[in-house]
Amino acid sequence: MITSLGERHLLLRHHEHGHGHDHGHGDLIETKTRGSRRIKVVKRVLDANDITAGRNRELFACKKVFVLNMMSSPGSGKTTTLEKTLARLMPEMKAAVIVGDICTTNDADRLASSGAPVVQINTDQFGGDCHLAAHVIEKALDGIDLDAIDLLIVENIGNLVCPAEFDIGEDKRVVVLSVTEGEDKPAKYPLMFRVCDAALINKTDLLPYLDYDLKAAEETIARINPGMSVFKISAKTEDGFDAWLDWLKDQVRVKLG
Ligand SMILES: Nc1nc2c(ncn2[C@@H]2O[C@H](COP(=O)(O)OP(=O)(O)OP(=O)(O)O)[C@@H](O)[C@H]2O)c(=O)[nH]1
Ligand SMILES: [Mg+2]
Ligand SMILES: [Zn+2]
Repeated sequence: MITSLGERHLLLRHHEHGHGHDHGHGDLIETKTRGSRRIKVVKRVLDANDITAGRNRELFACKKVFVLNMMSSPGSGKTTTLEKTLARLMPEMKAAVIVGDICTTNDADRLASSGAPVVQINTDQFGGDCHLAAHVIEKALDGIDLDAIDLLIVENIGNLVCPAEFDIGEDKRVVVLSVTEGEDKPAKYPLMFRVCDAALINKTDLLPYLDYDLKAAEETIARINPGMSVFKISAKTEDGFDAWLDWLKDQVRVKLG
């Protein structure tokens, strides 16, 4: 049972975008005639996801809520990082969480102990989508009083690929990368690192037991996204949390104005 401010907890299930996996954004090919030549023009059409994401973003602006989309491969430490983050930010900062998983309410159960309102989304019944799309977030917002919070964190489904393609109306994006995954992950999954504003290199407490090349990971991230803020943390020991929390608080402050 998940306890939450306002007793709000819901399970959302949706069925769009199953495992045919059409992640395209509706590219349209138009043919134009220039004299005797026919030219094919590929136009990116603003698809339904972008429209819904825009509507979410307007709502968040109107309600003055800063929204963070947290993404990573499975098990990098999103929930653990959030548990520790919420424990240190609340109750001064009023926060809520939307957490996405294919199955189970495990993460919601863990996060609810923070006292923050938690909405769990499960995508298992209808194809098990491996990302959160904007319309799912829009539905989940029915379970959150946006007037009562300053910060909304979305823990996306564990997946280093397609969540990066789906705008949900967030203000900033953060990717968690744990040292047990290998330093080559930013190079292998560059889109995720390109679209995110910050990276958390997590589980640094395990570095003494690994051959992880931290410098190589940081250099690759800097090459893919030179503007990215990078924080080395351990969600277990909370090492490095001060700098990460300062970054997060600054983002909220800027949004609240
Ligand atoms: N040693 C160590 N273990 C960690 C750290 N952070 C998380 N873990 C462990 O890693 C495992 C996965 O952590 P979670 O926080 O559940 O990861 P997640 O990214 O939320 O996983 P999914 O939601 O399933 O994608 C758990 O056993 C955690 O206890 C850390 O900083 N150091
Ligand atoms: Mg989790
Ligand atoms: Zn997907």
